[in-house]
Amino acid sequence: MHTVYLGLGSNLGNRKAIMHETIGKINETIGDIVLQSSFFETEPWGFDSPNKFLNACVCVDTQLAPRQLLEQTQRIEREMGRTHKSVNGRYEDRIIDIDILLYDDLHINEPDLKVPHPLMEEREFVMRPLKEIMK
Ligand code: PH2
Ligand code: MG
Ligand code: MG
Repeated sequence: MHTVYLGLGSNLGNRKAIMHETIGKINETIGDIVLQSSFFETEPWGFDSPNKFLNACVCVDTQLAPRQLLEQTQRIEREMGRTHKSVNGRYEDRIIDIDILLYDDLHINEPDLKVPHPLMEEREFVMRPLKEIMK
């Protein structure tokens, strides 16, 4: 069994319902949710938008290998209606974003899969909920 921390963010639609539904799908298809942070309302970081985010982190026990985990998080994003990723590195409003923050104490550095998430420590919207569940 592996311990993973995921960061969730939504700034479009019924954000609270979307976050709850996403957490349900994570629980069904990735593994048991061990801990779940509060939802934090945050200003968009790194781009301009009138749409504030809800951000949260969850800790999940999973049997999935890192790449299977990435594929499943992307599948859930699509199922929730996310149509496209950021264009030429520019951030955009999104229904849901699921980022892999930590996977056991593994370090992965592949073009599309970097663990720990390279920007997490700079991002208050990640670290606040993460600290709540990591202690
Ligand atoms: N995600 C980003 C870029 N900026 N800002 C906030 N507040 N919350 C996010 O989840 C977020 C962001 C890239 O994924
Ligand atoms: Mg992200
Ligand atoms: Mg992402």
